[in-house]
Amino acid sequence: MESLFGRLTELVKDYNKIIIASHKNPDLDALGSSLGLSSIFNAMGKKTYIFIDPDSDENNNTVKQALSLVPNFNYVSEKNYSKLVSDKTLLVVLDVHQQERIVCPKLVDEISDKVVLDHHIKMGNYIRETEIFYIDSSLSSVVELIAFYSKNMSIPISPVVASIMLAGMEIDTNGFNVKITEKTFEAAAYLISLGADPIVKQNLLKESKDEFLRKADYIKSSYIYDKDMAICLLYATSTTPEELAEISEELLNFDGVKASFTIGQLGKKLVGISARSIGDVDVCEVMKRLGGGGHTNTAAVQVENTTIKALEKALKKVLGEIKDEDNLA
Ligand SMILES: [Mn+2]
Repeated sequence: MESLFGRLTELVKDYNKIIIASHKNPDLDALGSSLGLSSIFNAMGKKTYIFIDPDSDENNNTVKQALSLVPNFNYVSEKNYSKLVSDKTLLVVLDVHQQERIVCPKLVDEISDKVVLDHHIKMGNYIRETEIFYIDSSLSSVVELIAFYSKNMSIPISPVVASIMLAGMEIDTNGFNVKITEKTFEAAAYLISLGADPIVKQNLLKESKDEFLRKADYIKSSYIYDKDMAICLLYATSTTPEELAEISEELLNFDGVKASFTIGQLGKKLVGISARSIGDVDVCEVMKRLGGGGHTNTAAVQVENTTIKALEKALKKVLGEIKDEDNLA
């Protein structure tokens, strides 16, 4: 990690503009790490822009609320970024490493010099020809990495950005329950030392009563499969990968549930599963067999031209196969 920081610091010296971009449907890890890195680069005297449209209706309420706390950063979007693109511009991609998942995929074609920093399991179609490509899937979040960069450089981050970063870390670890290491807490402690405010963080993580009730309805309709797995089918017209993940995470909180799977319609003919596990069940293996991937305890798949019912059936078949193999082993 320390050698990455040295290389990154050396690299940015060659550029006069930096654009930071993250994934579509940004969350607080995407936004928090972007704000943190932008703060560090600004302190180094680099003109830094975060690619996000603060007025977009697509931002979820949490992201909208977080953005309202930090109006003084340079934000760019589809409308006005092109004037920033030159051969002296560096693109830094955070919390994602596949071109099609970036907020604006054509940035990757238009800006030749790129850095990718991510903590997801590396997928086949990753961004090629980068100056730095760094993925560490043992990190809880990209916020964790950026917190250590700030610490390593002795460049402090403002309390409000530290609060947003801490909230991002909390979301990515499902309340400091999954993907945590000693390092995660060290990074969290560092953010608190910078003035991260638990009240600001808690307010960001609050949800509306309507959202809560919607989720509760789904959870009510979930069922237990094979003693310790929870399956939830979302028969709403459309949902998002984030919502599926949220419900799976919620289901893990129930007594006796070792793994959870939430299935829902993501597009006209696209169905997705979000899988979570407390550790005993390798949900990455389950999702891999359906064509997806992820980590041991957080994984997902998206399947075209199928239905919720058909994917539910396929999931149970894979769970059965894995169980049989385990019994033979
Ligand atoms: Mn993340």
